[in-house]
Amino acid sequence: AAAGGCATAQRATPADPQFLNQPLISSIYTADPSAHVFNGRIYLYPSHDIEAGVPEDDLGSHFAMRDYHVFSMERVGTEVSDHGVVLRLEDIPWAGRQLWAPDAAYKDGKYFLYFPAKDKQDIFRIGVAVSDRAEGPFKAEPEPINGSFSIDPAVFTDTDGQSYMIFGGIWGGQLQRWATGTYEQNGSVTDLKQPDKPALMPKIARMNADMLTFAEAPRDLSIVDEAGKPLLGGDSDRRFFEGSWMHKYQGRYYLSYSTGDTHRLVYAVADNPYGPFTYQGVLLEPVQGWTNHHSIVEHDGKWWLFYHDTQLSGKTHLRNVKVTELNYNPDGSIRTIKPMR
Ligand code: FUB
Repeated sequence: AAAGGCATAQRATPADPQFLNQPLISSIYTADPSAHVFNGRIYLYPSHDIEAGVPEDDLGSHFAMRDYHVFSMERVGTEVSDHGVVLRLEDIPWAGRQLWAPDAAYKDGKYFLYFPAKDKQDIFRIGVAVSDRAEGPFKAEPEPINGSFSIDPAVFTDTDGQSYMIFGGIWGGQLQRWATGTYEQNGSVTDLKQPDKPALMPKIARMNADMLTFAEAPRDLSIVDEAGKPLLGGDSDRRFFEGSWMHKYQGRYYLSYSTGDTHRLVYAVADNPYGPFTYQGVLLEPVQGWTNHHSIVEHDGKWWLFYHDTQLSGKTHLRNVKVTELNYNPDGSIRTIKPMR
């Protein structure tokens, strides 16, 4: 009872020992949850996984999603409302295929849905769609964001109101093909293949006040070790792969991301949104399924980690969103979460 309507699902409360092991949504497959608090309510902007019948490969071709739903809940542990389909592939003039991990933002009475999709030349770009309501539906802009490329946009709005887009992903996310500044059609399908050189880093661009355009050319977000040296391409337990998220805690900036082929969520900390970010440790150990992707949000006096696994299907491209509490130590470090598998 999902598409088009406003379906709800009953679930256990956070006090229930089974709570952390239950998918938040089981009416459709959902992944890559970006959570935001708008008007006191938690809104979720996930990918909508489907069985498209595309064989699995290192490019992620089997993630062939075609639309987005929005979900919301009063607080964690209450009913989750499905607000139905809010944007379809066929309604995005420039897009060809693969609607991957989205994010959302709010400014001056408008809500913005940011999403990656391959254009008609099969190059990932990042688009934006606009609505008057957090739950959509959203109307896509006619072109992708000028200067955007690769995948997994995460839009962070600082306490001064300035927003930034963090984005990028290697392998199927194509970031390695932009290493020279222009797209290399026949570039590597994985990474730079330079394990002793600095790894590819996520990108950041300040947003203009219209929230539709970049105010600057995207820059690298440098992630360094405790000695200040950039993480290397061969450091697959720690280097950036995809799925960035930025949040602020006690005045410091936390950049978290997936290590992809080592399946972890890890984080790094800086004193400003441009970094450099110093690597800190593991946020979430590997989950069931290949991908690991998340968001972090504060609500009701607690911090929450939204993530996904493949409990419902056992298939890596048919995922389900979950949530668990995230806790900090007194020194600001995050306590590592071990998911139930
Ligand atoms: O959902 C498709 C892709 O899988 C996302 O863009 C990545 O972050 C990974 O979760």
